[in-house]
Amino acid sequence: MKRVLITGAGGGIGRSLRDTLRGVYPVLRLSDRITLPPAREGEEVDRTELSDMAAVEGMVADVDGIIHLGGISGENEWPVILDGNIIGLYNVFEAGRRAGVKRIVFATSNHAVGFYPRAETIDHRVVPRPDSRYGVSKAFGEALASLYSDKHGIGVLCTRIGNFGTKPIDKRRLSIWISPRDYTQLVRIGLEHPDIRYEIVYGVSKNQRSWYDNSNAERLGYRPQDDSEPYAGAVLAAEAGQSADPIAEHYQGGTFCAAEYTAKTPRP
Ligand code: 15L
Repeated sequence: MKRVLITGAGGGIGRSLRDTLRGVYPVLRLSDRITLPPAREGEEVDRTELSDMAAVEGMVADVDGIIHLGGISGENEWPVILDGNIIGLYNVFEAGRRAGVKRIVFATSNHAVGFYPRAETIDHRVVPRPDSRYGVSKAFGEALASLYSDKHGIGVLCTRIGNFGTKPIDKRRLSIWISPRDYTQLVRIGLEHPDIRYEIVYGVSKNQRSWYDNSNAERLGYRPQDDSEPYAGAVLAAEAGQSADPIAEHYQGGTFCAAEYTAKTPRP
């Protein structure tokens, strides 16, 4: 990997990877729809709207690998999701194919499978159970990635990210948290592992309370360093006595599941 592009480089994960991947590859190209801080040595800065194919073609020119974080990072109205996460995502993969990009690390989400109950441990083989329009867009992204891998030979690592941050922020996140250094490790596996064609892994640290069997990531060499458990006492104490929505509590996707919920009987 000589030139690696990060889309959505202005977001929380993008800003973190900009630092942790600095110097790892000869050139990091950083792109977002918003203005980014100026390029430092070994960096290129770009401003692109992902729904604009001509602009996306310019963004991916001469790139070997892409870390695709761009798009909408939470639930929203359908036209917004459509623009950022369906049309925008298609543009990145299609422009990448035309430009001869070898690898794509795709930031998919736990919300592609958010309607699995918390009582169940799920692995990378489960069928999608999206919990929102946002989750549907991530399942779409995983499917499009599979197509571009099978049909065009692009190596893709789909990282179903739980919740990225320096520490877990609530009880649900104790089960899905990923630290910056663990996500950096996973991204590097996605770009550098020689055998990746199409893989789904969970973007989570080695949390004792995990809802995931992440053996596919381990098979690829992922050795997470962090665990949410040391934060559990403080997180649980802060939430003590708070009433929780039963739908949000039952399913892994939490409030994404409970929002706009109208089913009379919960599906197990
Ligand atoms: C996500 O996919 C979102 O991008 C992030 O903002 C959080 O909501 C996270 O999931 C989560 O489930 O905590």
